[in-house]
Amino acid sequence: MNVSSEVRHNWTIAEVEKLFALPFNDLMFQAQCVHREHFNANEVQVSTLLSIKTGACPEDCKYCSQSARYNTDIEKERLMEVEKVLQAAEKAKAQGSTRFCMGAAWRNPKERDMPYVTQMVKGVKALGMETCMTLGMLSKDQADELQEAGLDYYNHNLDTSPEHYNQIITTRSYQDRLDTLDNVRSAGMKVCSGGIVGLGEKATDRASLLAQLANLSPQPESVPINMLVKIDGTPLSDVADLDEFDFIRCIAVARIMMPKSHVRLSAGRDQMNEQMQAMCFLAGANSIFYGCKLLTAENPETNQDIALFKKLGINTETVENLVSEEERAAQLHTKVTDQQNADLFYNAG
Ligand code: SAM
Ligand code: DTB
Ligand code: SF4
Repeated sequence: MNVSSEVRHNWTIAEVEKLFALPFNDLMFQAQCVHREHFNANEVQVSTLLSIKTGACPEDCKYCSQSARYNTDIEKERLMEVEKVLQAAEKAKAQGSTRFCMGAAWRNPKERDMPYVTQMVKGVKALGMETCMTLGMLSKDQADELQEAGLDYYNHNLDTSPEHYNQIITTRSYQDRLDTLDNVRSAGMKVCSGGIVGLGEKATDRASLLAQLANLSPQPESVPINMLVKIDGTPLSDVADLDEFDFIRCIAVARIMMPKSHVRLSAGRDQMNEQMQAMCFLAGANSIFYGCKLLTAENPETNQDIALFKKLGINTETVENLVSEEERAAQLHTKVTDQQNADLFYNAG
């Protein structure tokens, strides 16, 4: 099976399953070829996450530590003060992060929250970082307001396939998620949307999730692939582990289907060894969350990531080298390793 790296929006589940069924080495080779057509294969974008409002969420997402319905071991916190958020962003910038992603345990932001979150966006932008938020569902007006404040990306995941969805969340529909993505896109922001695997879904659900994401037009600029972090007290705390090769296959298939998107090796890295993460980069992952905490769960320490990047000869994208698709394509064949960038990053930890 020869894959093409054109951007397609008409994937069928059967076609995606054929990609998953390729011999592992063939799949990895195809993914690496597609990756190198569109990206510098030794460059990874790094974002830092901050939970700006933690816990007590009314939704029932069965994987989540922050749902008020489950008895989990997290400290609930009200919406953080703007100044504290900006201090955390400054720290993330000093550590080499180019994007600051602020997450809130909300079903959706309330009108009274909007002045605070828009101030956060403005403040982080003023530091010269890219901004991302994940606040739950957004109305058209809220999406417009965030865009006007300067928000670059909005993260809202489809989470799983439409077929498996009702097993995981009952308090909002798949269509609600698609509507939010539509509002984000119409407002002119970049879309960050992906999902979680290892929820006890079937292989066909993983194919179906990736078909949903790739068939969005335009495709999301950023596609987080999260490995379930099992949280004590949630209904999914003791679901069977997903085979690691199946996870790597998801990254490779996502890379092939969404050739121009950043595919993010997202939650679950703390449970992965260096070799596993290296395989994910080889499969085409080119973005990570950087910093020792995700929202509530652990992430590798920054010095561990720095050491891994050094071993693999990976550089991080700087804001200056975040360029348009066209510029990136033109640069690909001429670009030399950005040693200054590497030094900055390696020395920052
Ligand atoms: N409350 C907002 C929402 O759900 O839209 C934003 C924050 S929510 C925590 C963002 C995403 O994180 C979820 O959609 C899910 O994909 C991911 N996530 C949450 N808990 C996770 C876990 N235990 N393991 C892996 N991914 C998780
Ligand atoms: C995404 O896809 N993964 C991030 C981010 N978007 C907001 C969140 C991961 C959360 C992992 C579990 C936790 O920290 O509670
Ligand atoms: Fe709430 Fe988001 Fe967690 Fe769902 S994933 S329970 S909406 S914080």
